[in-house]
Amino acid sequence: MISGRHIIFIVLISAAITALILSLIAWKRRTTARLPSIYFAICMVGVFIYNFGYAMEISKSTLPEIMFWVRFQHWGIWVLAPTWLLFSLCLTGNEKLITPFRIAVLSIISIILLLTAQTLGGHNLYHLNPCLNTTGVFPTFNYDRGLVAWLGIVYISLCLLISAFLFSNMLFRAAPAFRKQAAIFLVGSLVPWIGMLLYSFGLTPYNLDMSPLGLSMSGVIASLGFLKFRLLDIVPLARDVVFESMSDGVLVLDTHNRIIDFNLGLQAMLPNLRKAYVGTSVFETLASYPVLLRLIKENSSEAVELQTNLTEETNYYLGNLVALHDRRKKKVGKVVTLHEYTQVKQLLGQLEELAVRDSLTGVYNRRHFNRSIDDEFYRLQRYGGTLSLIVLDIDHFKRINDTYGHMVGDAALRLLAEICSEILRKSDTLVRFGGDEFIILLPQTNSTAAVNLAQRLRTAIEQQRVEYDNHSFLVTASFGVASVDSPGNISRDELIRRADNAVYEAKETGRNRVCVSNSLASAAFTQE
Ligand code: GH3
Ligand code: MG
Repeated sequence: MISGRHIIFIVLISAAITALILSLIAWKRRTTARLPSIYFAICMVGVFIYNFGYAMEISKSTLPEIMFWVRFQHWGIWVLAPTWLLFSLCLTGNEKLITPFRIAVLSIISIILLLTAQTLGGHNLYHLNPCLNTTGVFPTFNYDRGLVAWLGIVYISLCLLISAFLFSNMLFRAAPAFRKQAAIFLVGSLVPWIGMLLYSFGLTPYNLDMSPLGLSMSGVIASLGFLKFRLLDIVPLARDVVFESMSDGVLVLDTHNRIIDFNLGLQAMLPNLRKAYVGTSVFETLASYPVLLRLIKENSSEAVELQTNLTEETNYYLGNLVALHDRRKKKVGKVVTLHEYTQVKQLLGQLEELAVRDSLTGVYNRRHFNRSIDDEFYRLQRYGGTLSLIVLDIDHFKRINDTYGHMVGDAALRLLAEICSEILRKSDTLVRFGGDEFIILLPQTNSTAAVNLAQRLRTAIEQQRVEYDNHSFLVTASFGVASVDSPGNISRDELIRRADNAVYEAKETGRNRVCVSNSLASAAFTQE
């Protein structure tokens, strides 16, 4: 006939086997969440020992046999308490609180309690006055709790309550997706603690210790969160997904600058990078990216600009380097990130271009002219040669505006800019200086060539009709030419002033003509 004793035995053995299975599963899964899996696996071995030892204790009837299995149980009890706490710390994101010193303190307390419990049957330091209670349906173990036993209960309670506190904290603070799991672990921490309290205060039937059963239940409950909900898989999975799907390129190196890992983003940026390069020195593998290598070599915290020309278009990246440290602040490697900013670079280029252009005619503006003439003066001083300037001013432009309107005047300005642009060489710079005045900067051009060019421009302008809004008319312009020879003994303002004076002279002497300035006198060249 199956007695209550048999049932309790079977339940305890089942709980022991369950704990063992959970331990094995957690151990197998330690690749995804290493530390919590290991702590959980060890904790479940402790629960297995506790349950199995207790089942054996229940099945025995003599005091020496029972004392043997009580001593056996303590090998489990003092392993499971600290490992459950370590497991909770990992799971609640408090891994950094686990230091070697704290592990040592927990281990020493556990070892002392374990050794004290092993004195049962000898000095009985933990279990005072051990005896058999034969008043129930089957003999049970009875003892008085001395200071050490109460300290043991405080220690286990602390481990379980700190875990419960951590999980309740997580319950309120974690993202909603994690709350269900936090609630499960919270219950998992409280069930064995309640069981232990009931037993410690003699409130259980048959004076049965409910803690091992409670712990197995906790194991199952925790496994729900641990295995079924795959809580521990989420973080590494999420990190993998982010790592692989982010558009920024990431390269992980060890302290010897060997490639440890890189993401798809980086592979798209540097297509000659292959998975086979993992483990090789970055200096051999990525030799074609000297800027990147310099960043890695110099350990610079400043961003660098990297350029690749893999397609027809140039791609630009901003490279950053961050040192990797472990928990003890020891350097273990570095992470290089590449952020593409080709589009930004292109937009910046467009903005820069817009900033130096005249909005009406599209030719360069005064800002660009100032920069260019300074550069040309520098070149002139360094390499010699002749620099010439042509200033041109439309004749009677006010009259055009007054007769046809401002819009037509604008069209005339645009047409003049077009005519000049077509005739000029690439090395010449056409600038709208303001109003109806243009300046042309002619590097390495002597006065005679500049005058000839001005004549060509003058002729082209006077021959081209402005046609706009049913209006059709001819315009002319007056030209002033000034040149400066190596070694550039006049200032840039003086050169402009001389060209201006020459235009003034052209206006004075009848307009639609080219006048040239020299340091001593100006000679006029007209169309005749
Ligand atoms: P001159 O032959 O002596 O040069 O006579 P002018 O009438 O051309 O005199 P000036 O060069 O001093 O006149 C420039 C005029 O150009 C004055 C101004 O109203 C006009 N102007 C300046 N900027 C613009 C513009 O952007 N669009 C138009 N339509 N007119 C402009
Ligand atoms: Mg004018």
